[in-house]
Amino acid sequence: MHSAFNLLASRHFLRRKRKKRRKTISKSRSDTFSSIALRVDPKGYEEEEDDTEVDFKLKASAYSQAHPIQPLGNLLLLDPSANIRNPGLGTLQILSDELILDILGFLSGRHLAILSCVSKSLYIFSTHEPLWRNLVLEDLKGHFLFIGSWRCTYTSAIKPNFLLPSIPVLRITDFYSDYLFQSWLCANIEMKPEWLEMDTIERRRGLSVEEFVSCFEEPNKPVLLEGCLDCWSMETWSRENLVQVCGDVKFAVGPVEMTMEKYLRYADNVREERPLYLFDPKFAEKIPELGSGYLVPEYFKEDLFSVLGKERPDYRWIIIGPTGSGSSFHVDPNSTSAWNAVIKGSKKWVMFPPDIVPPGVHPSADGSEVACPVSIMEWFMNFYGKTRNWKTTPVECVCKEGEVIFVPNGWWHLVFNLEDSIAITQNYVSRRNLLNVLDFLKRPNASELVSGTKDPVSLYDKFRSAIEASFPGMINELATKAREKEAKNKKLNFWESVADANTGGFRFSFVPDANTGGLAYEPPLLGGAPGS
Ligand SMILES: O=C(O)CCC(=O)C(=O)O
Ligand SMILES: [Fe+2]
Repeated sequence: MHSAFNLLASRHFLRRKRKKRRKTISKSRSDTFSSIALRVDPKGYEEEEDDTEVDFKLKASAYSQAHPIQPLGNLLLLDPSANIRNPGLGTLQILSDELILDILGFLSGRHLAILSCVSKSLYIFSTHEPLWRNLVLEDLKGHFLFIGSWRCTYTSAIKPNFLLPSIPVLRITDFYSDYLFQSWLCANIEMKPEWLEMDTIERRRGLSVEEFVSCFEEPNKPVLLEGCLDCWSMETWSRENLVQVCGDVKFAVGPVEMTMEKYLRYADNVREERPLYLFDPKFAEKIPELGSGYLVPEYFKEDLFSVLGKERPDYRWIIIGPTGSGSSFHVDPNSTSAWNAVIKGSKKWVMFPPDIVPPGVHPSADGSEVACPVSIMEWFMNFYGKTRNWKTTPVECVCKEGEVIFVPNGWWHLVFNLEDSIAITQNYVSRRNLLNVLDFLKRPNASELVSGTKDPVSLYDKFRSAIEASFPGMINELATKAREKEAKNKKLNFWESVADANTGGFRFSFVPDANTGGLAYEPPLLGGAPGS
């Protein structure tokens, strides 16, 4: 271990300094890693005119892992020929790391193993863990016993008598690649304390249902509710009980299905950038004891989708994942609101109101797809800081064991498990968001937008008629109230736009007009988002 990165790693952290002249937007993951290395020299840290210092601390467990790959920036002060990548690739060296891995993704385990004997460079590429993870998930589905690495797991399943050494036999120290370095780094760094400290959510204990409705549900604002799980039977959710009651029943885990026992064994031993998450919408039907092992908090009792009986879209999930697992930015399905109760562990939440698309997230124009190309950890490294001086900053918190978070409809959210976690989440429609949900289901591209049901296109008609049958007149009543509220808001907003809040005088706002280059009247912001 002789490189700058390793020097830093041996001090248990990576130090990163921000220079004023550096560009502030990094779009690709390699920006982060090159920049880490740019700031270090082989003797230690670069002491420059930098203004801010950012430390990335590695997890203690990272040191038990022999890691041969260094970020490209560590090569900057060395002779480029020190990188063994190219000589060992022969004519393939002109291809990018991503492309080489894409091509290797077409190979079988046997061929990858053969390729790994060709050169040190090909050994690094063909032992890349995500390649073996894909092989396991494609070939073995959920029938595997995870034994610390995906390559060992695959090999031991295919050739039980052939034991791969758990520590790499080749000592390679001079392979430089940002792309390959990144997944190791993201799996092995700790969340920074300042990411966790930011706590901007409103917390309430003993809130009445009326207060919840008027202060949070009606204005569509998140809240963290304490003390809601006091009457849940926690024994149901102990590891021993889960393994026992779930037996051979399989649960949805990413693209495969696994028994609880096998999944928990995987979760105990894994450390990767995007751990598999157990996320099952049919858990209560599969194991009725789990269905009766939780109580819907009183705030969320109204559940209008229940009028659809068995035809209702998926609405509740058991969520189990190891430290480092989580959900990347998304908006919940079908314009529903949700609650998420942490039974075990803790979760970091970052939430943006519906009109603010989080940085690094790219929804398609029709809203049917969301691309967030980076992992959660990489989002924190590359994008989290960008929101610090935004007018609307995200609502954030750590939701701990026994706490429940209310996720209002349309809000973007990202969730990261700080510990091994178990949670129950339920999406619901109450009369506060019924019109919203109906509007959503009625959209012309419902077949792409509506989810959790076999028949997305007819859900609108079915839901609307079932509501009319169970609650005659409710839709019209809500629509009339909504129109009245809108008219009242319009009136208020007009007077607000001309009355200066500070002086009580009148105010007209003008801003530069992008089309004409002159000044234009700036309309008042309607229904300013919380935090703005
Ligand atoms: O990972 C989590 O706990 C959050 C889950 C979530 O956001 C969802 O179910 O929509
Ligand atoms: Fe969600």
